[in-house]
Amino acid sequence: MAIAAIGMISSGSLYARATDSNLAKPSGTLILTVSGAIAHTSDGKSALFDIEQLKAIGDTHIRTATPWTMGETEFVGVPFKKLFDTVSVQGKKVTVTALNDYSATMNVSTLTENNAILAYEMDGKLLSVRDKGPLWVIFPFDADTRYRTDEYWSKSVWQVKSITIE
Ligand SMILES: Nc1nc2c(c(=O)[nH]1)N[C@H]1C(S)=C(S)[C@@H](COP(=O)(O)O)O[C@H]1N2
Ligand SMILES: [Mo]
Repeated sequence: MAIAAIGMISSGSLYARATDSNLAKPSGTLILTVSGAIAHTSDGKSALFDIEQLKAIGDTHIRTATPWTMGETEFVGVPFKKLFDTVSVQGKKVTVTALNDYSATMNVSTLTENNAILAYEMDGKLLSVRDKGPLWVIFPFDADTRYRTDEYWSKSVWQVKSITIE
């Protein structure tokens, strides 16, 4: 019995914390994988999302200019605060990784306290990979000059495919 229990622990999550598989598995195309120090997963290891699941978490609009778009753009996406509540984030650092393996690591609070969103829509259309989709980290750039700096631009990862918490 004791040996079986040890086996279960070592083959389970890398993180020695309680996880449960209470999130539904995506029925559509997988667009986001969240893993690492999270308590809620789809399969005991990662939280997996299709677009409908992301939309169901809740959406927020940010109307702003960016260095990569013309004029003002209306972005719609999931607030990181809600996404991180959904997966029950257990860590302080987050790494956001793109399809081209560009990644940015920052404090969880950088995203949650600055009202950043993981955008899936731009000017009423789902972001395509050629438009920096399927997912793009957007800060409210126009709301404060401190967001219009390389520090925040470098955290504005586009073509996001995965997020890891540690
Ligand atoms: N997927 C992805 N997102 C990214 C990058 C990247 O190379 N790939 N570069 C980041 C950095 S370091 C900055 S400063 C800006 C760069 O935007 P630019 O290439 O238009 O100057 O986007 C950020 N987001
Ligand atoms: Mo950068």
